[in-house]
Amino acid sequence: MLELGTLEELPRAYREALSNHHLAPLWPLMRAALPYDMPIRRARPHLWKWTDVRPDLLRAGELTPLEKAERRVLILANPGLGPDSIRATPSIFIGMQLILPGEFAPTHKHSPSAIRMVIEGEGGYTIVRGEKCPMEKGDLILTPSGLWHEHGHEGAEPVIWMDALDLPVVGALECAYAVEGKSQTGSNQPDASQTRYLRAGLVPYSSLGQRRPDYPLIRYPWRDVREALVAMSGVVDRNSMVQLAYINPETGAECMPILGFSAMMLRPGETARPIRRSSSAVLHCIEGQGEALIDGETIRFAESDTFATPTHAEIEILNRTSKPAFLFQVDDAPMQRKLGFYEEFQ
Ligand code: 1HN
Repeated sequence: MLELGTLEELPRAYREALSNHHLAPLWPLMRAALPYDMPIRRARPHLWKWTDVRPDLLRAGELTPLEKAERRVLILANPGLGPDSIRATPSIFIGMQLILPGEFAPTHKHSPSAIRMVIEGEGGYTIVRGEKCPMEKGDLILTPSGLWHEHGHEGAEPVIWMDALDLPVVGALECAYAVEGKSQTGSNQPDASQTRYLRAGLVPYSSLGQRRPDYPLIRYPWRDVREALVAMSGVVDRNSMVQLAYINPETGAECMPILGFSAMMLRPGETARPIRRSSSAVLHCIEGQGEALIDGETIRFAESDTFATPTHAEIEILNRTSKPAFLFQVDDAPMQRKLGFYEEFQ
């Protein structure tokens, strides 16, 4: 391995000249920018416990009215990424959002893409591009880049969901911004998961000949996903994972451009060994409990807990109980694939 020159070896006057000219030598930075064999990972495996998140979020509900917040969100800040970090992993923003009965989170759209994963409460809804989506525990709802969306609450108890956004990526490109809008009239029709895209393998006939809409399916009800995982668990051998990807039913591709979404089931007594990959991820436990071993660190998770896994991490997930566990995963594999540097390591 080459022994590279340091900044201190250079004459002070030369360093000052470079600095005045807004120039910098690469060689002292070379190894930090491009280390051999493995990236330098500042993001840490980290667990956010629901028993911490929930009371802190309910307290935010007492302290800050929604008119003062626009969105009442607590950010999951990865401790490895610095005290002011707004990132759960280098690419993934995760927030926990509270909406109280009768509250309304006003219409806007933005360049980052977002999703909601519903954690608790009944009666919440999101209107996305005029489509009114009920929010039930475990439902995935997309708000892709540029689509108008607003949230409301017609129920009686607090509603909490997890937001995942590609904001760290879009922000790093200095392309993140939002636009305020007028309240949408939600359609009276049920959302497309209950009408046009009710079953896998079926799409509206007219879509065969037409230009396909970008985001035909906005809501993926947990009831259907859970049922599909349970059915699949009966035929997948014990050494393989029971995992389903959320896709665009018209294209078969990942349902959003930068972040990818999947759900997995850990059968009783199962140890899942996901392949080591270049993507980072955030996992959220919808049901059950388990243990994740991430680069040798053990994380014990229970229902509604959320944890981060760094890029290139070695991961095992164990379910030592006699009940199945269900996890929802957000990762940045779609972006890495499109940009051509996604890797899996056997
Ligand atoms: C946002 O617009 C929402 O629309 C949630 O509910 C979380 C986090 C950062 C920036 C914008 C929402 C957000 C957000």
